[in-house]
Amino acid sequence: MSSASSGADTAWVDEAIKHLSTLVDSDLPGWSRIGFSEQDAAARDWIHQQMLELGLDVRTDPVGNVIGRLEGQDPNAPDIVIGSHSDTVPGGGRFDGIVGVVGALEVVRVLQRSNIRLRHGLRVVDFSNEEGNPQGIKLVGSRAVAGTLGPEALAASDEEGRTLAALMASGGRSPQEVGSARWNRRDIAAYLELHIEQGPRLEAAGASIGVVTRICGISTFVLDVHGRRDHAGTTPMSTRADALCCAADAVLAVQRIAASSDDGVGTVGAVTTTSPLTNTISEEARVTGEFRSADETDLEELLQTFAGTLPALDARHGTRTDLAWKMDPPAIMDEALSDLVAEAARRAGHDALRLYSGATHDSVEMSAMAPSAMIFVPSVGGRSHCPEEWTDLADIGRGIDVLTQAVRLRDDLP
Ligand code: HGY
Ligand code: MN
Ligand code: MN
Repeated sequence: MSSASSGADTAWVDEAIKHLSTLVDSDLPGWSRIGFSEQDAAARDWIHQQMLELGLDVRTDPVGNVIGRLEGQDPNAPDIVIGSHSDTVPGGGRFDGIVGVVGALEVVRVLQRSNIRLRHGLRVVDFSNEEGNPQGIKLVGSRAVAGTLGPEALAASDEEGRTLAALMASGGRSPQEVGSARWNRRDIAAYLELHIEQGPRLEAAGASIGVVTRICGISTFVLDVHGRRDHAGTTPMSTRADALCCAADAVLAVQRIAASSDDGVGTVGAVTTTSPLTNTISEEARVTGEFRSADETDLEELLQTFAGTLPALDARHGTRTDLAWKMDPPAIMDEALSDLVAEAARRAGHDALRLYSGATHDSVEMSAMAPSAMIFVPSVGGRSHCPEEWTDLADIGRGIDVLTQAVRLRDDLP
């Protein structure tokens, strides 16, 4: 590895994060830039422009991934890929994903300021709609790149029957051309993602840098409860089949089952009913939620334990329940690449803490394409997916320096 590279220009990074935090939906709380919204398009256009100004070869693909490429010295070498996502959850923060996209742009700026020309090509990517959508599909852009955004995902619909394809088209994207967004895995040497931890462990350990060992698996479920519509004033409590009461018990069962597991977590996103009236007993209710665990067996057990509680709930409420779920297993980060990241951190003066990620990331899909590794920087108070989300600029700068060094160490390998 030749000449030393300068450190991150955190003033520019700060300005970039601040600019992106203005491209949000002001009708929503926090910093909301929802996938395929006009704010999302504006942010991606700005990132596209930043890449052009850095002299990258830039394209925005049919699903909204913004991909900039810096030619390497060896045209036959596969590319090193760095990046993350710039969309947010509704009511989210200013750093989730954004630190990885802005950080990747700054890596290019550091290399150029230091007159370092890599042997490998370097791809910088802002993945489209990592956070998911009302249709329940997460990691849209990286799934398209990995070739796992199939027709069933594009046909997934929300409560109003709107498909993901229709949502994408409304945001100016071309879902019918999803096939052309796929990358060839032969072209990728490695993927490195800088991201905020979104949890409390780095801060609790007093660590500046985390290296992710694995990313939790997620079982996403939909529970449909069928009861009986009756008059709220005349039907005795003992003869009701109240779908909403059964759903309420199911919500508490998710919490109880997850809380009694080792590291698993369980969350209900919403309970909806077809008759939100107080004078009519609910005949239908739908509970949407998820379990997560870094251990695949544990994840399976969480879901099966929940399914096992349903017959007793039906007996208690006189209801009938249907449970559907999709399990995405944990993604294991590449050990050799993770060791290289830890070495990059050590050279920058940090003892990297090895930890699993409770949040999912585009690295899940990229780890199926190429050896992948993640660098975490601390979240203040462990908060994320909320307006209070915060990561100190100095920590972001340290993360970018480690990402830069990791790219350079990886570039020294074939
Ligand atoms: O759901 C997640 O963990 C990620 O923040 N999209
Ligand atoms: Mn994220
Ligand atoms: Mn997120």
